[in-house]
Amino acid sequence: MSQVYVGLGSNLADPEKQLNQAFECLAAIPDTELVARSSLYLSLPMGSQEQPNYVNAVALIESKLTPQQVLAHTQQIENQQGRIRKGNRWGPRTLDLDILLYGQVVIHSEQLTIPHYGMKTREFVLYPLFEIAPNLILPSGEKLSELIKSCPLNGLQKLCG
Ligand code: A4P
Ligand code: MG
Repeated sequence: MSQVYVGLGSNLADPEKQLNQAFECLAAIPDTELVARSSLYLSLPMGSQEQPNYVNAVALIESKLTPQQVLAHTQQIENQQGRIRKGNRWGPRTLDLDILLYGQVVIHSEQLTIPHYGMKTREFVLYPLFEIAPNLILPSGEKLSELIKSCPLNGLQKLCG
């Protein structure tokens, strides 16, 4: 079983509902268990400011699947939840699932970059991740607890409930 951290984000069509539904779908992936889920966080949009605020969270799943198989499932979940790709980078979306970490594995292929290329500097990734994995060490040897010290909150707020 590999420990896989998945970043969730949404800023369209009831983002809180989208994330709660996505947690259920992650739990239903074959040969995979949902082990932990962070709180939901409200974040300011990275990219165009002409879009709604985001709701973000992080999940920990344990899976027997390969990284490529996990990606196929997360993309299927995005599509089921009405994800439309219009080609505008960092535009609004009903659901985005990013594979942040797959154990200590490092991948640089056309299809997959793991650890996720943006995770080390994004408050909406690091803070939810820290909530469920405070002692995490990245494949690079960097401690999450150190990375978070140089990452401003940028208005990130934990949502209640
Ligand atoms: N891909 C490569 N590595 C990975 C990985 N580790 N996990 C490839 C998932 N996918 C990975 O993804 C494009 C391609 O990336 C996939 O086909 C896959 O093979 P996509 O989901 O279609 O495109 P995208 O998400 O729009 O692009 P990108 O550059 O990955 O955007 P990000 O980094 O996901 O950022 N603001 C706030 N506040 N909160 C957010 O969550 N998210 C984004 C999108 C912008 N602004 C945001 C947020
Ligand atoms: Mg993405």
